[in-house]
Amino acid sequence: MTYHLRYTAASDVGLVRKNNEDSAYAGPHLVAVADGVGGNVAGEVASAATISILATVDRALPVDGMTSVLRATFENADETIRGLIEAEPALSGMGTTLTALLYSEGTFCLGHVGDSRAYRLRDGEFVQMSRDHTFVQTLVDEGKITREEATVHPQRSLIMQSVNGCGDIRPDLQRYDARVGDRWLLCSDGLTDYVAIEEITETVAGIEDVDELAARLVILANAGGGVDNVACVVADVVDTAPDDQRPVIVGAAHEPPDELVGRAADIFTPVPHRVGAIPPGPVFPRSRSDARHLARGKAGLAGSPNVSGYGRTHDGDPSLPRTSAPIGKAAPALP
Ligand SMILES: [Mn+2]
Repeated sequence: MTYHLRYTAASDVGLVRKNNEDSAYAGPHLVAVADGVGGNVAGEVASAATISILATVDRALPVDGMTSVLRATFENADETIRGLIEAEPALSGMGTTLTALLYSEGTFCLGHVGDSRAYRLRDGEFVQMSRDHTFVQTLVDEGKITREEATVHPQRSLIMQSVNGCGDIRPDLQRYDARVGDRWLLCSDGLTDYVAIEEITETVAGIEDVDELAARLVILANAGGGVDNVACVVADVVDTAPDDQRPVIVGAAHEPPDELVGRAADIFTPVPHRVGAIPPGPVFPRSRSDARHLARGKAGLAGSPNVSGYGRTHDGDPSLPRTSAPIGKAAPALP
């Protein structure tokens, strides 16, 4: 029996920031999320460049070679970031998280650096499959703070590893079997920091259609404040190949910034793809403040032909740093 992936991706700039620095990709053999950081357009360049590199391995690979191919691709992305920074000093300091899942012949290979996340729903159990490369995760592992304390720690957003041109990238790499009915969610912290894990779990388990699910998760992130960019990728293991096998590309990789400088402009070779869609539908605000956020979010989403969200402007503080927002109510449990 040959299995296939039914996949989609959705991303939004959120309600506060001016630029979408998240990028995501979903295709027949690869899904990936990247959350870029860096001043000006650098975060967008970092995540978009990284996703462009990853897209080159969206193909049926021999299972034995998957891990080494994914490792080499992380290294390739890291080298590319270094080359871009060398060519254009304005990009220095840029980097990106990267969580990527390769699929081939009934086998997944998960590669991960940073604090974006991979979850798997199997037999009703929703489990975090990636481990955050964050300072607070280290403290939790050492028993110095509790998981609850980590969610309010002043340095909770400090990332211990990213794709940033350091030349010493060491991604976590792990292989998993695929079963029909498995559902994977890859997402940036714009989802997990602002939506309680219970609500994410319920949503992932409760919505069958992948496009509807990804769209709903983006809406929930905005309903939770929309303080950060958000990107979500959903991949289901199915036994019938989907009709549309074009990749889905969203966020900065779908619509890179106009102000790209130097060599950075060369990395974006447009490939035929489709974009995820946010369907209209009832959303239930949990409070008056949520309702207010939601009203703004829905207006923005309705006016957008796709959910990449890049280029929309908001009247909030666009310079809000990654560390400024309160973390969501519940800490996701590690396996
Ligand atoms: Mn983020």
